[in-house]
Amino acid sequence: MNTAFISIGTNMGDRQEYLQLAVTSLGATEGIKSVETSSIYETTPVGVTDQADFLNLVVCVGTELTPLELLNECQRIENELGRVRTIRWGPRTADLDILLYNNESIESETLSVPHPCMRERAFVLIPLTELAPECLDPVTGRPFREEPAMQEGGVKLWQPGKI
Ligand code: X6L
Ligand code: MG
Ligand code: MG
Repeated sequence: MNTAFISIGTNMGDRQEYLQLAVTSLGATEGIKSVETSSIYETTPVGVTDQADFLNLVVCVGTELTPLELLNECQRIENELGRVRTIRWGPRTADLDILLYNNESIESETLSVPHPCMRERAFVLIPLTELAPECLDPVTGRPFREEPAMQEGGVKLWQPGKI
């Protein structure tokens, strides 16, 4: 079995409902055998800052899917939840990003793992290290909990515990 971590973010409509639907859809996907979630965090937007606050969490999945199959399923779920790509880095109903896949480093046309920006984003690092405090960066060997971006702020616990 493979272990993957996926970041989910939303800042449109009923944000909690979109997170719940995304997690439920992952769990119902053929080839995904287990889903474990972090707490939900409310986070200040980065990239495009003039938009609504996000809810973010990280999920750990046990899966028989390959990285590219998992990417396809994430994109299917984004589409099923009504994601429309207009403004780059703009508002979205659901964004599912593969962060890690086992301890692998993957560079293909469509997928980079570890996610190339995850080390700089507190909205990823904080829920990830809640779920997996000992998790090491497969490229640098450093624990994610020691990344400087962990201290950045803009991330507050919104709903403690698993969903
Ligand atoms: C300079 C230029 C500095 C670009 C930062 C950062 C761009 C993050 C995109 C950046 C830059 C992103 C979420 C978000 C987005 C989310 C919160 C992105 C992609 N997604 N903010 N912004 N949560 N809080 O899920 O992450 S757009
Ligand atoms: Mg994203
Ligand atoms: Mg994305």
